[in-house]
Amino acid sequence: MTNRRRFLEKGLLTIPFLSNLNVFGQDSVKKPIVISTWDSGIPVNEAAMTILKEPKGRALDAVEKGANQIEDTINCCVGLGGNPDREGKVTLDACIMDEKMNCGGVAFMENIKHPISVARKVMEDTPHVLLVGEGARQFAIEKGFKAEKDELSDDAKKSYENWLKKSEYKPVKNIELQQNNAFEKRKGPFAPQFLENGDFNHDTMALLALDHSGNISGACTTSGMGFKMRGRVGDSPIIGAGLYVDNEVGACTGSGQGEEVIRIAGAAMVVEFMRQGKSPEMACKLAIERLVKINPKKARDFQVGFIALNKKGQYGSYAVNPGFVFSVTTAPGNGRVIKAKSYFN
Ligand code: SD4
Repeated sequence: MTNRRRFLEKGLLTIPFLSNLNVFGQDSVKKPIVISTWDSGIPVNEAAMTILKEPKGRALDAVEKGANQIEDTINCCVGLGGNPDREGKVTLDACIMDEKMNCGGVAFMENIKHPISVARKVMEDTPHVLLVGEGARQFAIEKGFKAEKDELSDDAKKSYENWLKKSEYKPVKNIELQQNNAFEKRKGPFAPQFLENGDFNHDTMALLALDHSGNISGACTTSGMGFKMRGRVGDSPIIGAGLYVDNEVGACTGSGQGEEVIRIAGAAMVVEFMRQGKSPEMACKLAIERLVKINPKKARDFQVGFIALNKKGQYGSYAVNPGFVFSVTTAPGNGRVIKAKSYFN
């Protein structure tokens, strides 16, 4: 037998073996899976997994439960414990989207602990998609949510007092967090990320889940950029900007400077790139490149990170600047944190 023939026969035998092993990662659908922004996504994913691990567990319930987990965390960067606006008030934004293109959101809402669950009620119990401010709060109370006291968490108070010294609106991008080695300085494995001077680093928890039935849903919840103007709303409650789900293709969400994300309809753009056949990471990268192209100089000074998940359970992420991380969980207890690649190094 010639060497060439032997090589060909060996090659033919090897190909099915390789594809069974799913070496190219394209063949089988990996589900269930949940991915979320930041390393604080690990306990969030774990909460979502309590639903996803059940054969009939629904992705929509999973993302709501995950978001509730962090909204419940006192002194965290998300929810009522989060950072206030310039007037010292915490205002919350959130949205949710299911596998049937149903969606709901709340923005500029005060005193309600679980904005993601109010967003779900907007989706399920009203003809609308987005309720804001006092209207959102009233709706929440009508639906049985409790109005919480108007007070800052200890960390937020510290952060606000520190901010008042200069009163400058200067969002801190998370690359500075790494420079301060704050990852190492955090109190516990899942403690929120604070800069040395007491400032919060990020404010948003966004997650995407694919359930056993192959359905995708997403949720995004935030107290928004710290020290924003009163009434300011970012990308996080805006369907198509902060979150988008198309069950035929996949889903995207993210974290970072909301104004920049709204400008390019970020999450919807990433999903459209996946529809064109791009991998989740490549789709995120192309959207980030679009965002940087608008103003390359300015882009060095802000952070945006997208995460995306497709119907096959493949996931990916890309950010403008280094420092963005995301969490991936496919079974209870196996969550891991992955560093996103970035446009600038
Ligand atoms: C906003 N996208 O309000 C949010 C903020 C954020 O980590 O993601 N911070 O613009």
